[in-house]
Amino acid sequence: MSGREEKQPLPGNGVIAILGAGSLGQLWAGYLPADKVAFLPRKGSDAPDRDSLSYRLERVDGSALSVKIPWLSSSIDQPSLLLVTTKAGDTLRALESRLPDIPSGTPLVLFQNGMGSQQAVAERWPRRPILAASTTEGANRPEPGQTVHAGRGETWIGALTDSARPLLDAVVRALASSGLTVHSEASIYQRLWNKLVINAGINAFTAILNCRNGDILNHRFYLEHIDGLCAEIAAVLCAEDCQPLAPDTIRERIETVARRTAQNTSSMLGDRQQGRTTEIEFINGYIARRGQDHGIEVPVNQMLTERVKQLSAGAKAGSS
Ligand code: KPL
Repeated sequence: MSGREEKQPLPGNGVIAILGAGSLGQLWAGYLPADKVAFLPRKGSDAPDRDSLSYRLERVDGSALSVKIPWLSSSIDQPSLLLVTTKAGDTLRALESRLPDIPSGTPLVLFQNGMGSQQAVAERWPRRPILAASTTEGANRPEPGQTVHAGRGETWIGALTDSARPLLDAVVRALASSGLTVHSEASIYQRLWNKLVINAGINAFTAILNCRNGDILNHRFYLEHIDGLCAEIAAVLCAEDCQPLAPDTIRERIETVARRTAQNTSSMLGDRQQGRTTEIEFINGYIARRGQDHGIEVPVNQMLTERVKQLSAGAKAGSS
């Protein structure tokens, strides 16, 4: 496609629909213009029995607001944009059941952590306009009905399929109407890899050690494995079509973020604590699979993946 291809406006009725009413979905819904946003219910068991979802959103500056977001009924016209904020492991299944109701021209923005689920969606629907987001906005839900915007970040959006490219600017403008910081990104896979590297060095350690991000840094288990992990990631990056990084640079990046977010409970530890399936298969599990495809040994990524899966399986067995 030439760089001079015409930019297109968003289709539809101006409504931004959100599939996935977890903390990230609720964060975006709370910041987007109230009359232009709605949640799209998942089909099946968790379909809502009310016509709206209400919660309290605590902003980074300490102010709080009451948010009430309607659930979109399938009879409503075409939304202009669909934000997909489901967990990585649920995304393909959630879209399989919902996309038949969504017109083929509606752009989808995928907000999943890690990597692998974005490619799976783009490969499954190559003709739809599909984009991916990489965000450093921090949000959590300490209890039902309360969503906390824990840290202000930035969001980068890039096209995954050809038909999404002319829509990129319009998608960025629509999301920037939230007041959150949004940029367009020409190399979205590189951006996703940069974040994956950080998550690969923090999330599994916090889940295994049951500690906050900053506390991993002096832990023996972390110190025993971090250099091996960084060497594996560096080797996989070299084999992938992305910017190579030295193992020391990778460790420095991981530790800078671990120090900056020292008091955070990582998303993976949060999942573990709440008994949810973790995204390990899309973080260290994804790096392990890419390594194996390239014939690179990845024992530390495999060990971290297995350990987190065992913890989750143990917790499920214990609670049944
Ligand atoms: O993105 C994160 C996560 O928890 O998933 C980090 C960077 C580790 C911050 O908590």
